[in-house]
Amino acid sequence: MLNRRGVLAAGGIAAGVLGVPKLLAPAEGHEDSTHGEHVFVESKTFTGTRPAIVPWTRPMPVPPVLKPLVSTPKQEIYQLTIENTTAEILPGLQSPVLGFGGQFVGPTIRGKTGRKTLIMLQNKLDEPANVHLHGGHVPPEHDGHPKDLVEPGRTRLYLYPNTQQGTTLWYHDHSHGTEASHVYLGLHGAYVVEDDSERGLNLPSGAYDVPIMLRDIQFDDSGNIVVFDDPSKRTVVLANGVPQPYFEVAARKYRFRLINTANQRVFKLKLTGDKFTRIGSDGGLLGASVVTEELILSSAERTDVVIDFSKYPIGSRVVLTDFMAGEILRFDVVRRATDNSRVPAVLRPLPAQPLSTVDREVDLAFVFKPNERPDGVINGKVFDMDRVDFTIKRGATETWLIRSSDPTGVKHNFHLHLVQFRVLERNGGPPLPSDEGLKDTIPITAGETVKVRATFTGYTGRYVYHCHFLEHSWIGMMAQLEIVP
Ligand SMILES: [Cu+2]
Repeated sequence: MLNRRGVLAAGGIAAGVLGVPKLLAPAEGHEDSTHGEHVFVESKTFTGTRPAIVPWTRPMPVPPVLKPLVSTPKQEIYQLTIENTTAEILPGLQSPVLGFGGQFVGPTIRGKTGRKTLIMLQNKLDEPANVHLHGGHVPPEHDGHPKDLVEPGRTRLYLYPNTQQGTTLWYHDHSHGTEASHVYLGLHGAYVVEDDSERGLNLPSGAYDVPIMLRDIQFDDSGNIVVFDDPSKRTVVLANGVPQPYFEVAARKYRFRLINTANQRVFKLKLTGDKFTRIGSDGGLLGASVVTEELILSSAERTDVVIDFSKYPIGSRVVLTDFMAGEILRFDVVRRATDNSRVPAVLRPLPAQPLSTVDREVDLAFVFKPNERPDGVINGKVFDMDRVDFTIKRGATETWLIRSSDPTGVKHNFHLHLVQFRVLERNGGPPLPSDEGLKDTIPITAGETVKVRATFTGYTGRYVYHCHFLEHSWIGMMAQLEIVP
């Protein structure tokens, strides 16, 4: 079973003397010529032949919504565990995984703008873990800082004020040094901020508002989960924990909240014979809906889309595809349903941005050393949780030039805690369509520069920013800011 020793054993990383270890290159088709070391979870459970995945034979689960212990108009209190559990990912095999609430993927938490969410998180593992609300505007002591760990057997209270507008967030482990293995093995779940002020838009809701968490995973020939090897071998793509599932839909509009929970992967998604209507980004609704054929979704990014199945006869099938993985999810139109929802062209104005008073540069890269594991660095420095890299005045608006000067050509994936930013420029030109709206995570290709602007409202204290390819942040590609009065 997975224990501390197992996780640590799996934490070996191959040092590429001549180039990038494969573990560090995201699963996106870009590969170098060096070889990664094959590292497996310590004890293999399965010795037979890996069961074949037969597409479209299992339904896509909709993660259950976590029920509060206490619910008042001002706050809701939840209990949540982190525990060792099993999940049937490959047919007929119960794979050892980690799960919030013992589930793979974790239960969906539905917060509400203006009402607090309190979570009593109990760590039932035999090693430290924690939780970070990705994209959440939360006090520093509740942000799941890598140093703030929940020791084995202990319970810790997390407070999420939900002072931000409605959006799709997710929660995941952020423990120092074990985040990559913990998230890969299952510590991820959707967190939806509902917002009464958006009710008038009449977007699809209730059973027609469905989070879909997409990620990849690698199995060996016997069906054991391979924790750290080569991301290009993470060829099995899961939608809410199941490979190539079908999802039965009514012939009407649905809102899907797409969340990339993969450790390091960029999805490029399309629909067979149809288009997406994109309505939301990381931090909330877009100013206006956008009809698009392709969605680019890097690790930890979210995008909300509406798909209208009303034009299809019963029995129709619409497939979600990825440029690398191929067919990953099939929507089966199985019944008619009334539909009073709409997709307005104009959604919600993006908040105005004050003038920027500070310029900074953030450079993501690897540093190679002979015969050793490479370091991930930001502005030349490996993460040190006792060092403050940027001191920021509370309320300041700052412009950051994010760059990847990485000589290896490996893509990175910048994530800023606490606040949402806006992408102003990419390589001196306009942002990509996928950069639009309120953002907390953006992919960045080697050689690129991306200019972003953020206003640091709310709290004082220390937060991290890092590469959200978790095998990169894990080896140091993370830094710390402190917001001061
Ligand atoms: Cu990176």
